[in-house]
Amino acid sequence: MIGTAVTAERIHVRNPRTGRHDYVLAATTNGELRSFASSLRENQPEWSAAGLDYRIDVLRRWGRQIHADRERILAALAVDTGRVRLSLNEIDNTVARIHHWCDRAPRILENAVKAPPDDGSVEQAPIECQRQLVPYPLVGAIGPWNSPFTLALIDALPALLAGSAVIVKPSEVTPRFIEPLGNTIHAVPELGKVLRLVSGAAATGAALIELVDLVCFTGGVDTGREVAVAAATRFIPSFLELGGKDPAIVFASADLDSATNAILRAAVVNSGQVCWSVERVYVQDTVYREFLGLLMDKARRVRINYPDITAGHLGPLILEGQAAVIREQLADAGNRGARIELGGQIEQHGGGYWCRPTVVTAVDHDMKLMREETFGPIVPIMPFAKTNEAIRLANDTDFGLSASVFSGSVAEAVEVARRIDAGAVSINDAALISRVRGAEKHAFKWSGLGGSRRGPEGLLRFFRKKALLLQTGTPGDVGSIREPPPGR
Ligand code: TXE
Repeated sequence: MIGTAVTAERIHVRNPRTGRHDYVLAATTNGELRSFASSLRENQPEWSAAGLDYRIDVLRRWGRQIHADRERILAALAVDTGRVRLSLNEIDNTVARIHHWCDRAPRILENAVKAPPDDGSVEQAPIECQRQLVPYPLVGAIGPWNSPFTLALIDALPALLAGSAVIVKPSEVTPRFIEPLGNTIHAVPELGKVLRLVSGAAATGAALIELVDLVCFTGGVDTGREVAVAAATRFIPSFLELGGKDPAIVFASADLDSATNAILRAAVVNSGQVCWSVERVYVQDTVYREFLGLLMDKARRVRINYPDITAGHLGPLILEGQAAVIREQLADAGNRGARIELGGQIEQHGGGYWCRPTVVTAVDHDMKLMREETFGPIVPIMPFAKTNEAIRLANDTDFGLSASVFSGSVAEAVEVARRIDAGAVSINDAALISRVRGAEKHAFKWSGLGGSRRGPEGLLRFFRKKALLLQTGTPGDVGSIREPPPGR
C-alpha cells in the first residue's frame, strides 16, 4: 500500500503532515500472534463464565482509564491523522460508546434469552424450549486508517461484553496510538487477559484471520473481499464495513441554507475520509444555481489546518495514496466534460498533502468521480427534474452505506428515503447515523456484510444461539415410522 515502506518485521510509517517516515512499527510476528491467540483462547471461558455484570465493571474501568490517559492517546492519534479536534472526538466517543454498551447490554441480553414463543410447530407437545447464547470464543478486529482509534475498537467493545476474547489489528498507516492504548489495557489486568492489540500490515491481518472464530473488518472493498474469502474458506463469519458513495438529494422545497450547511459538513469532515461522507449531490433543477452559489460561498470559508494544526477545518490526507486517487478521479471527470467550480488541487505543504473543498459540476454517471469511492472533500453536484430521476440516480451505484434527503415536506422525504437502497437515510440533515448508536442498519451492496454494527444486533451477532429442547411427555417410538403412512 502506498504510504508505508513495509518489510516483514519493521514498517516505516509516514507522518501525514510532514510526509516523513518518522515512526517505525515492529510488526507482530506470526509466532507471537499464535501465542497471543492461544492465551486469549485459554482465558476466554473464565471471562464468559464470570457474567455480564463482571464484564461491564471491567469495561467501565477501562473507559475511565482511557479518559484518564486521553492526552497521551491524543498526542499519538493527532500525529497518526494530522488533526486534533476529530482525534479528541474519536477518544471521547469511544469512551461514551463503552458506557453506551454497558448501559444497554443487560436489557438486550435479557430480551434475547427469553424463551422463544412456542409457535405451535412442534409435532409432539409439550416440548419446552430454552435459548442459550454462546459467544464466539475469539474475535479478530481489523481496522482502517481514516478514524483509526474509533474503528479499531468499535466492534471489539460489544464482542468483549458478549464474553468473547478479542485481538485487534489497527492499520499500519496509523499505528502510533497502539502504545498508549495498550497501556490503558495493561492498567486493567482483567481486560488484558482477553484483549490484545497487535501491529502489522496485510500479512498480519491475513494471519489473524486464520486464528480466530469470527472476523470484523473495516476498510476498502477490495481488501474486504479478500477478508471475506479467507473467512469463508474457514467457515467463520466475517462482518465487513466497507466503502460508501453516499448521495444527498435536495428538493426545491428544502431549506437550502440548512441543506448546504449539512452537506458541506458531511462532505468535507475528516477531509472526506469517512465511509459515510456525502460523495454525490443531486439538486432539483429549479434551485440548482441557488444551491450551488450558497454551497460555494460556504466552501470558500473552509480552511486547512496548516501550518497550525489547531486552526482550520481540514487535516491532511492521511494515506499518501489517496492523493493519487482524488487526482485521478478529477482528471477523468475533467476529460469527460466536468467543470471544477472551486478547489480541485492537491496542495503539498511541509511534506503533507491537503485538499480544499472541491465543487464539481457538469458531472455524469460515466465518470469515476460518480461511481468510485473518492474519500476526499469533493462535492460533485448534478441537477434532476423529477423525484423518480433523483431516486434512480441515487440508487445507480455499487454502494449502499447511507444517504440523505432534504425536502420541505417530511412526508415526501420519508417516501423518497424508503426507496433509496442504503442502510441509513438522514432526513433534512446528513450522516446522522454517526450520531445515533442504537439504530440498527445493514450495509447494502458493496458497503458491507454481516448484520448491523449498531443497536441490539451489534451485540447479539457475537453469539451463536442454542435451542435447549425439553421433552416433558413421552418420546414417540418406531411405531410412528411404520409403513404404510397414516391415512393411505
Ligand atoms: O484499507 P485496506 P486502506 C477505502 C479508501 C481507501 C481504500 C484502501 O478508499 O483508499 O479503502 O484503504 C488490513 N487480510 N477505505 O488501504 O487495504 C490493513 O492492514 C487482512 C474505506 O487503508 O482496506 C488494514 O489494517 N487484513 C474504509 C486494514 O486491512 C488486511 C476505511 C484496511 O486496509 C489485508 C478505510 C488482508 N488481505 C479505507 N489487506 C471505510 N469505508 O471506512 C490489508 N489488510
